[in-house]
Amino acid sequence: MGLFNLKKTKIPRVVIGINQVDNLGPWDDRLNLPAESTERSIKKRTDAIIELLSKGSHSAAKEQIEHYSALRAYRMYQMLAKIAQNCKEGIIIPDNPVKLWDDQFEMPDEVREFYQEKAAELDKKLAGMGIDSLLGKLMEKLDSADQKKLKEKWAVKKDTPIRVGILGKAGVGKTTTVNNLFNAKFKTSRNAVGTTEAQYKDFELPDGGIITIVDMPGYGRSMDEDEGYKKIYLQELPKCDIILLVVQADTRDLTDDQIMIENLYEWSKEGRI
Ligand SMILES: Nc1nc2c(ncn2[C@@H]2O[C@H](COP(=O)(O)OP(=O)(O)O)[C@@H](O)[C@H]2O)c(=O)[nH]1
Ligand SMILES: [Mg+2]
Repeated sequence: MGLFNLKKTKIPRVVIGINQVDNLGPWDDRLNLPAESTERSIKKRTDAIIELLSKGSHSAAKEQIEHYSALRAYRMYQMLAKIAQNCKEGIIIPDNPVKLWDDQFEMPDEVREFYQEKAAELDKKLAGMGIDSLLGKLMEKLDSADQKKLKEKWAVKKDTPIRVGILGKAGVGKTTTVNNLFNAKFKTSRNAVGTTEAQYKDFELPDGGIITIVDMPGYGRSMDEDEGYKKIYLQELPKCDIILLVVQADTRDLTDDQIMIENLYEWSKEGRI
């Protein structure tokens, strides 16, 4: 032990997404990839952001930060994998197709076919990480009484929608992220009980399942407002299976996001979320 031996621990259940990397330079619409110069800018900028958000002892760990573009559906698979790695109980990757491009941007047929094949491969990979596969492996090791118990418990859990808490400043792309990450269609919306600012939004997944997104009020407009929102965050975040914090790649000021991450770190240490 000693000062030089301190290993950075993750903030449990938290994934930080650096969105809008497509704004860092020219984009190849046909291939849905950054131009070479943009690729370099993305690397430089995301490295700097990761450094900033993971420095100091009350911050995030590098392994829980990932970059992507929600609008372009670029690197959604990497984001899903991060979520799978950071979920609290088991792995809750929904059984739905991985999205590798967004149809609003034209793409030649042969490129689309290539991506379709790639998506099918990734679907298989993710299915192997899914809870059903893991449960199957676990079942093999249990006797029949325990198998029955586990099956009953799991049936209840499976019918409970996955709850994703989403945090970030206004306009960073929270809604776009949810749509393209989970390939999800907005269904209904209702306010969280006892709050006026957190909204539950149910999205329907391609396989018919439901995912509940808890859209938190966006921080960073004023200190008074943020103080008031803390109560809402502390009320809603403990009930979420995963907390997704979205930041914007092409912004200079990440102070509010740093403060939010520091809060998340402290709240998790205190067992409050
Ligand atoms: N260029 C770019 N724009 C994006 C991206 N994600 C979202 N946007 C745009 O940013 C605006 C705000 O997005 P929205 O999802 O409503 O943000 P929210 O307020 O955080 O929910 C919309 O015009 C989106 O189309 C992205 O990855 N790249
Ligand atoms: Mg929104």
